[in-house]
Amino acid sequence: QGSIHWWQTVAVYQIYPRSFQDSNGDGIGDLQGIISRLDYLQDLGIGAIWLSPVYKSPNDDNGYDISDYEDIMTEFGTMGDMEELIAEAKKRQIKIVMDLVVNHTSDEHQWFIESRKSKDNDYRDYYIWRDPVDGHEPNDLRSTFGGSAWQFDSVSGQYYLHLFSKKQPDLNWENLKVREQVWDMMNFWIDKGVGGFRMDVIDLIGKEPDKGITGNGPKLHDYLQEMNKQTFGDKELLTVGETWGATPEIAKQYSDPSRHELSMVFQFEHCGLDQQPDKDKWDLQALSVPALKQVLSKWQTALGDKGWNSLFWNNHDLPRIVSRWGDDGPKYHDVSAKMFAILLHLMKGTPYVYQGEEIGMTNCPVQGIDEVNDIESINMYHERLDLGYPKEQIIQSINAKGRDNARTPMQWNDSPHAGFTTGTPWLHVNPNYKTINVEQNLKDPDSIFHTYKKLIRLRLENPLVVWGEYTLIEDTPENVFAYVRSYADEKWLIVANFDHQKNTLALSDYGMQDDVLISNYPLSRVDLNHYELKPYEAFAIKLK
Ligand code: TEU
Ligand code: CA
Repeated sequence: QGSIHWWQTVAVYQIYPRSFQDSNGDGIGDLQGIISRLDYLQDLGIGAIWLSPVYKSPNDDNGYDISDYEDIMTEFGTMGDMEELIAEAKKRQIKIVMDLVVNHTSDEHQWFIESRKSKDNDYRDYYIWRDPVDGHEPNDLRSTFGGSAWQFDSVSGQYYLHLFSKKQPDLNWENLKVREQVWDMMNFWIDKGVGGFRMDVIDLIGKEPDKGITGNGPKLHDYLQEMNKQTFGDKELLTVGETWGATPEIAKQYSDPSRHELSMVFQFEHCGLDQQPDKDKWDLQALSVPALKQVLSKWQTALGDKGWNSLFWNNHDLPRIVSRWGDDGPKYHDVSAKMFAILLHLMKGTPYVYQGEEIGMTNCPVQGIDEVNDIESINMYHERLDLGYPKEQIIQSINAKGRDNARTPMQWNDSPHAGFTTGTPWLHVNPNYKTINVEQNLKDPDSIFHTYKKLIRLRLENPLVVWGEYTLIEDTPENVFAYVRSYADEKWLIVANFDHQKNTLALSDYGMQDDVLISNYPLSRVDLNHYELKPYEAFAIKLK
């Protein structure tokens, strides 16, 4: 193993502050609310919190459109609250990882307000402005949130680039002044004592829009090596890049320690397995478990000692995994939620737990677009309606993959609004909070929460989980995902039946085993020569 970093042994918990805990009854989560829940997170055993953006923002994209990087969003509280959160978390050995959103700012950021004033303004080339071509957009680059990536600005008669919403103009990273402003801002937060950064769509900062290049541009790694040197390089911070298009080769460029860039990246190859090839996330297809086995196993081995994996099923952009690939009905909700936890948390890499995942929170279907908050879903709805898609099909796509599924308020207890707020929640609470909530999980020693808590502890107590070699077991039924982790003279077998049917396991090499480390059904001995796995059954065994 290479040198040991703290971020290789901990689980990270992602908080979407707007939906975590409201403390002042305005229906919007806030920093004081998070502070009030730190004991819960310490009990879960996590070592860091990735905080989705808390900076000043008009909330066109719920905080991913920043108007002041060095001040706190009014609804979330004050800089004093932020300093208190960092200090209170530190007392509980929990680091705060900030969300670094520097591919773009809000159009209400002072830099853009100046930039759009005139072509010769000092801030003009902080952003990407282009003349019309034949009276139209400079090229056919598209925004992730629908439509052209170019917005016409009548003041100067030019277009500006926005790969996301019109209110999220892309920064011009070729401009050294932009980079220096980012370094200054990052050092402002490092001086505040943050534990690292999650870097929003960081693969886009090397874009070359005139050539239609967005991700993985030629200067991307130069910028990241400059960032490393100018800010966190000589400190023990967790830095994780969000890199949608990364392959293992590209991931090694970001996370090979000798390149002095980042600790790790979020890659999303597994997240694309239930969308039709060459289509959008909205164009659904069933998950192939064999494909999932192949993709996750590839990533477990491909980085070798030239990088480090992040492990996740969920985040604030993804549907809830128990609804997406498990079974969120009453029969298999708990066992399938636990299966995902056992399968993922005993792999090699840093695991990320998204708020509510640890209690099996589910998707929250809507009937109509009026119930939807997320700009991405709303823009897609209107775009596809205009293209003639049936409304029912569009709503079905939103219910399967829409980002609001991950953003309904955290379900703390069975009191009104699930204990999230005493006011009116900014987004509907999932009606199943009556049975799916933290209080109920804490009381039940066999709950999903206690499965996560035990897995996090297994990682902290066993070097095998952090460093062990990964080997996929090929000889299993297609929907059974089994792998071995080996370290020194220790071997663990992890098995997950990704199916609502029973499946038979026949691993004659291992025979009778009775050292069960964790399971989602009662289990003490397993004859691996012939074992009938129950629906969604998962376990980990220390092999003799
Ligand atoms: O997401 C990057 C991104 O492209 C996602 O929006 C994704 O493509 C889409 O949601 C489909 O799943 C990051 C943030 O995580 C997201 O919340 C922001 O909306 C986006 O960047 C812009 O900052
Ligand atoms: Ca509030």
